Amino acid sequence: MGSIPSTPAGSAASADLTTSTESHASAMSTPVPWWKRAVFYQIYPRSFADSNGDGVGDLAGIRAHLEDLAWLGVDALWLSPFFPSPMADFGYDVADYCNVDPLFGDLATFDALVADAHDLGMRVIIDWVPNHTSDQHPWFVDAGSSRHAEHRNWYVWREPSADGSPPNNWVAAFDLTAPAWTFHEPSGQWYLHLFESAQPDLNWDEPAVEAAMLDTLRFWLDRGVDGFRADVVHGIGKDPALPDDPPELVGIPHCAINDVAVTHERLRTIRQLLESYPGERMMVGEVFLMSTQAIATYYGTNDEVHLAFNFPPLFAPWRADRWQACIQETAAALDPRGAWPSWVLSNHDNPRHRTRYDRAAARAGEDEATAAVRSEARARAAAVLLLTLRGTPFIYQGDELGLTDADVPADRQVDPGGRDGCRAPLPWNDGPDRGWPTADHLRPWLPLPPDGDTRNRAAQRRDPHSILHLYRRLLALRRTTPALQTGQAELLDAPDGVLAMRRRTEDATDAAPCTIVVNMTGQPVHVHELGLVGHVLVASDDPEASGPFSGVLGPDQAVIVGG
Ligand code: TEU
Repeated sequence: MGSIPSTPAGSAASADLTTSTESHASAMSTPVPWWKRAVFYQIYPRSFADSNGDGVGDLAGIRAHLEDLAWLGVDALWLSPFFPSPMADFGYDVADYCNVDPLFGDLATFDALVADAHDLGMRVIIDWVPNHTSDQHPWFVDAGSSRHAEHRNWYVWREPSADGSPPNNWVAAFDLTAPAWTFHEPSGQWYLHLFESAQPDLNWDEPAVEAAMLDTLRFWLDRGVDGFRADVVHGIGKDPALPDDPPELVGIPHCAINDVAVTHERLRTIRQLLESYPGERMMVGEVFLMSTQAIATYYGTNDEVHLAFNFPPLFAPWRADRWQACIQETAAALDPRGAWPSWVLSNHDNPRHRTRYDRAAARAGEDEATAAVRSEARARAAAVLLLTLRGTPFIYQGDELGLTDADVPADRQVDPGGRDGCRAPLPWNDGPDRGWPTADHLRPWLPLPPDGDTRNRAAQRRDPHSILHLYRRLLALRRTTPALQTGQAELLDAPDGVLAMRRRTEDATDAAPCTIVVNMTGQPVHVHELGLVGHVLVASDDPEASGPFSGVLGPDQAVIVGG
């Protein structure tokens, strides 16, 4: 694997097929930006690897495992927040945008991590939290000191309603019975927070806020990061009238509703800043809206975010008809804009996809033995799906080990949003502590995930049949197959319960089109009608599978067929 090239990546690579209508000639002459071909890997630093035995992962721990990630074959890393923070929301409450919390290390370690990742050919993007700060951020501390403080207008303050109630009916995330407002006794006004009260929303209508936040981007761009994952980025514009949410939406947190035109203007400014730097710096926006159509608008006309997370597929069940609909809706929403899709099945905010699919099976009354077999098969088939969809995939740390959520007893729950299970520490080895040795009085900040004997990195690294090796094979195939990286995608008619998709480039000489068939049922299915005559390139259940495709899929099996 080579180091990050100084010239834009992809200039010698396959055709840029960002839209289905692009002409062959223009496609050939347009270099493909790296983030369209890349596979991202999300690192949640608290739970990735602990270098100093305090029970919390850190930057040195990440740095020590970069070669493991290069071995896996991912192209880019997204680091969740590591900035100084009181940790009311485990780092999504930032007290200083331009430093590293001592719990995680220091700036020198961060610089070394980025340099090492680049040497190994991996890009690094970091989380940027522009919607809100910590209530301990010096800006908010000053803002709360008086109605006339320099930073007062950097946050959203309102007078109480006539009856003393909050200024509007917006609901905060996490506790849907709680208003998105906290009354600040000393100054007699309410302040807005779409999340915890310890996370006051910034007022982006104040020009000084925008200027200061753009400076935080410059700080990290100057240090060489390749881009940002922008947290709740659709929140940086609010209707200044702060109107009530409509009655039919009451009970939905306002962060999942807020969708205001001025945000697009701000994103265009941010895009221009990114483009003023060399090296194709990018931004993937967390636009936590439940409609792909609405999310698509945040790409603008290729002048806002480069990528936006698309959440409806994350919440889609393991059903072929629902996945077909997600794929069609994504193409319908994004293609006309020339926007490039992204795909994510799991992250630090939601039960892991394996856990979600397992829970659905339990609800459907599947018996335990069947469920256990299906669970592993589905996790493997989901890997094939994620890494062959048209767009940029995001793997969440631990998905490559087939992890399920940890069972977190009540006395160890720490997250205000109830999201501890998916944030459990990553099991590294066979030892009793799974690579999380701590001093006697300490223990990892969360319990480890279940089935650690088999679902740990060392055990799976030794076993060519493991899901870890499946991920590695898929990543290697993707990297050498232009059809999978940048090609068109066409859904094929397939038997009920089967998702079938053909990927090919528009280059007539493309020697490697692929067809992906995913059986999302617990029964074997014949797919002879697809007429697939090529060889098996990867099968989700068998590292040795090769030779002509038989035309039969096992239960929850996914196969990539050449041709
Ligand atoms: O998430 C935004 C968000 O809307 C989700 O947290 C969602 O409300 C929640 O998962 C429902 O369970 C981002 C971060 O990813 C998350 O970790 C932070 O807590 C949040 O922003 C606030 O910064």
